[in-house]
Amino acid sequence: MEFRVKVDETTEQAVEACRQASSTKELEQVRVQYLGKKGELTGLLRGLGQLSAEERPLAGKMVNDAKTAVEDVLKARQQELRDAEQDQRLAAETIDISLPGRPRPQGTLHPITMVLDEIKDIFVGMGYQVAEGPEIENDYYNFEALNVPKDHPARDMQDTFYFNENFLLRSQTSPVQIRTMERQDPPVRIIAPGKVYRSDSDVTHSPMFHQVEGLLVDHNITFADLKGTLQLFAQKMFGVHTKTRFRASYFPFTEPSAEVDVSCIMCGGSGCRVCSNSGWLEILGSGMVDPRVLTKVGYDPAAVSGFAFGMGVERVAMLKYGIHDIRLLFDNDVRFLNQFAAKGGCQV
Ligand code: 2NM
Repeated sequence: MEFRVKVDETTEQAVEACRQASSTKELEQVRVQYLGKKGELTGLLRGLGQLSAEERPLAGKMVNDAKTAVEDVLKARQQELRDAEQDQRLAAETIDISLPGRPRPQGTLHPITMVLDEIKDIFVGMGYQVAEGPEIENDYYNFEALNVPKDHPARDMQDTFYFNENFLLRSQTSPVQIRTMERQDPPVRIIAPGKVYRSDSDVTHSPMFHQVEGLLVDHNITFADLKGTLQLFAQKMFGVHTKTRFRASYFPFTEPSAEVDVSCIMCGGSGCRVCSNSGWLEILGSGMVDPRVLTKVGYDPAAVSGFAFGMGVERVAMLKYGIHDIRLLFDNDVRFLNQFAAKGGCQV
């Protein structure tokens, strides 16, 4: 029968085309070609109209069986091709987890931050608390309460940054000590680290720099307590062999006052370029808190006494790291800053 041959031939071609298809995309084209709306097997169904009424049911069943057979082959081939394509994708996307990670550029602490942390750790270890306060101060806390006379050069517009008659950028962190004493009765044992501002700029002076000031007030505090405390600090900061030397000095807020030198951290005291052959480096200012300062915050100088000290963090950092120009610390050039990266940190 002419019609049966046509169906068989088309079916064979369709099955063969399924086998030949090498991708799901190609297989879809095969599906459209044979089973689509205008496909070849679908077209045979339309041809039924030309057959006689007796022939039609059998021929119809023949085409439908053929379609089902082709659909089965197509489905099986589709699964095969999908699996193969999936395997290929997974193989291509494989990550070699044994490869080393890509190193990321890692930030470091600023050398000033590192030195500040070191100083803070030493005093916290001696039982001091860390106190902070505003960088914008008024005349009372920055000068008046500290017994700085009206005609003192520090009060000059030339030295201190003023916003107006009363407000200014603090020129030292001592206002923090005053504010703490106003709030709190003795014993007081604090350090005040932070930024301070003075109108001064050259290789060793920056208009903004960092200070750590310390204050201890209690019963029976003497100059011997001051000496012992700063000697211990010097040894912890610069090494156990560090010596200290106290030279008489003057500050409006302390009496007596002393400049504190430490034996040169470069040569150990024998004399070198860093200490200008003196064997000593000036590191701290200090003294016994003036009774007038204690009275102003409401303490009784007959009952309590105290010592105070202050140091410039940049100066310590410059000596420690051999930095000759203070401005390098604030240029934020990473080539400079990277030299002080703490070693042994976590590297991704
Ligand atoms: C220094 C040197 C000497 C000092 C004094 C005070 C206060 F508030 F208690 F009076 N705070 N800090 C002081 C004393 C600071 O810096 C060179």
